[in-house]
Amino acid sequence: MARLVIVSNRVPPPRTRGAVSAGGLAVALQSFVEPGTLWFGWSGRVTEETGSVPEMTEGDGVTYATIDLGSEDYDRFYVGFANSSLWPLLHFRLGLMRYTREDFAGYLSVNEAFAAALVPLLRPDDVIWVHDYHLIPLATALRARGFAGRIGFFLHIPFVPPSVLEALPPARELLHALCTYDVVGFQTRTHLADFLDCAHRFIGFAVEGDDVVTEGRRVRAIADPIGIDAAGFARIAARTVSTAYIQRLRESLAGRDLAISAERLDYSKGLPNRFDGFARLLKRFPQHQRRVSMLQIAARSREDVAEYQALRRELDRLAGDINGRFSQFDWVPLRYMTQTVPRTKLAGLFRIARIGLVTPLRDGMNLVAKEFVAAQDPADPGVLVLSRFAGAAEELSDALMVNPYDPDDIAEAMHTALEMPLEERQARHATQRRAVFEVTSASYCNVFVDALTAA
Ligand code: GDG
Repeated sequence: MARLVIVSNRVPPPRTRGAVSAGGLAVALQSFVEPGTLWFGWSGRVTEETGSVPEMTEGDGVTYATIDLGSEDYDRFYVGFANSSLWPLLHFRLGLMRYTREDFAGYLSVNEAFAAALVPLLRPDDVIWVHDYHLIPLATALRARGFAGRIGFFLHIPFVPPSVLEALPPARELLHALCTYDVVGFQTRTHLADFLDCAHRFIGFAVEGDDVVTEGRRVRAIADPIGIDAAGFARIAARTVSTAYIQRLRESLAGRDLAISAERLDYSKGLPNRFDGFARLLKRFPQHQRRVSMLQIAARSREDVAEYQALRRELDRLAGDINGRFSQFDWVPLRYMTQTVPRTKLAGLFRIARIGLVTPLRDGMNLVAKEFVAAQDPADPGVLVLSRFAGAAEELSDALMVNPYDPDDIAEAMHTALEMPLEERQARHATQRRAVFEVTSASYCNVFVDALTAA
């Protein structure tokens, strides 16, 4: 068997595997990596210069190799091109996109540095699986250094149609870079179709079925939705409800229903619209005042990017506004916290919630939606309110679907969820549960690695 090499921007440090992590990619892959795997990426540390010799650590038979980023590279590659150009662009937020040629040059040079540090660790028959938008040019850089084995790429976030992608000055260069891989994976058929459209339209490559045909080469494009360890998460959730932590929450709710949301504090997740939706629920359906409490967990993220600081201020203001308007002396409608919650506790919180509110403006997949479904008690399940613009909407069509740009739609769905009879909750949950147990983190990884091995 060839060795699998995983490359991602962030690498979970071995000691904390399985512990607190508020990032989708790490959560999904952690349950898959087998002994013998090499996992390469950024250490998470910012130093004077970008490292050239990886620091090696071992954990459970997996070798982790990481390099530090120099502070200028961190600014241009991570804060700049990856998170201020690509992230907003690929979430359809052209108004938030900032681009400079210097940032793009920094992005390319960090990808070169990754390749230079990785190549000495490689064996000729390794199979390399590269993750996410930070590392699109990595295959080109590895090929230039002579690596001839298979390389695949998976994009965790959405892909956009040609009319959006063309706003990015180096769009063609990135499409060429994507077409250097042997396999390119997307979360949904929609993202895949948009990629094929862009490859054809902007760089003139032929598309045959789901393959892009370039000069004498074929790039397999696949839709491979990411999943979770559903059985594991369900077990943790069931166990956690009897802990003192959940008991404390129950006491504080005093019989009221709980609506829950948890994610990284990110503008793609649609938090202001959701807060507005909750306020409209309380205003338009006042029978729910004092009957429901909302818990928003928003783990702080990318605090060096200006838009994230602005979002945090906006949410502080909105949360204060809602609580000022609706609180009564014995009830506060919105509980808003920006600390991360350990994963086991999160699972228990999901299980006792009556509503899971997952309303991103755009999302590659959204694992929280799947975790919420897995965590429910099938005999008395909560209701998932889900954005049509999350990749998960393709699989979870029995959720209460909303357009997150319309806060009244969110309010009405919350009202429907709070009034929904038990039988309907059970029926909707049963089909969603089947979907979540069928496409798991393991099946996601197997589909990708099989496609890559067959390429
Ligand atoms: C990207 C794409 C795609 C959240 N808050 C806490 C916490 N979390 C965990 C969740 C979940 C993970 O973080 C977040 O995953 P998502 O999928 O929802 O979102 P992104 O981080 O944006 O991930 C996304 C994903 O990649 C995978 O391909 O689905 O579309 O944007 O597991 O539970 N975990 C803990 N405390 C928190 O406070 N422990």
